[in-house]
Amino acid sequence: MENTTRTGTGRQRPAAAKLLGVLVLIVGMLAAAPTPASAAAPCTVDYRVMSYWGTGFQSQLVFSPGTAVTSWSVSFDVADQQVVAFAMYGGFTQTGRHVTVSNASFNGAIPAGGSITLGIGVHTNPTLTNVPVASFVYNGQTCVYTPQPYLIATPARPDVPEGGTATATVRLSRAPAVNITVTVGSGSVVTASPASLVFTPSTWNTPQAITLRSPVDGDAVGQDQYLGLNQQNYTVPMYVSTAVLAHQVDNG
Ligand SMILES: [Ca+2]
Repeated sequence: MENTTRTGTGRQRPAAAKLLGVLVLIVGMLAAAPTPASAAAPCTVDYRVMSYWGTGFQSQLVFSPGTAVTSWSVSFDVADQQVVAFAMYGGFTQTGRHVTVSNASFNGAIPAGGSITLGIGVHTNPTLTNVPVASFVYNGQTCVYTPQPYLIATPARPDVPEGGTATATVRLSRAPAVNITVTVGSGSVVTASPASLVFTPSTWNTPQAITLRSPVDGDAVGQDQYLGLNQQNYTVPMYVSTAVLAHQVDNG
């Protein structure tokens, strides 16, 4: 009887049996694995933006492979259209969003529990939407890492009519533990107000408006104005800065 019922489900049974076999094998391997005390420590990464100037930023990448190594490379994906300009104390390759940073000739060796600090320079993308790196991979292993929270400006590149106004909004990428005060830059081509915004643990996700105003000037060309948005108070972690790059639409 069993043979006749195999027609419909039989094809799945060998697969299921094979899967079960693999699971048994995996469980067997797990059982044979070293105890946690002697297991390899996971790789860890601390990655944070240290300086930001609108069209680019420099990050600090602290990488620990967990175990002693004589060479290393760590991979991650930058935001869409971001371009890595340099890696201080390391080499790098970039294909699309995918970036691999590897050791220089003089810093391949890292002892167990040791780490190395690199500087990464990145050109921002046209929208200035600089979502932090989501994960880092070393040796096929996803490293222990928590992305930095960040400020979000929308739109990042607004047009402001000369003699007129436009609006942009600002919010946080995730809830803070305490109030976050954000300073809003201002300039001669385009002014912004208010000069600061406060986001609370309950209002962090509500966009707050800033009014952009472009005074009439004597020339006949439209200028760009960089308006930096920076967290003012100190918290751990800090929210990554962003900017509004306002474009004055000249009135001729
Ligand atoms: Ca002008």
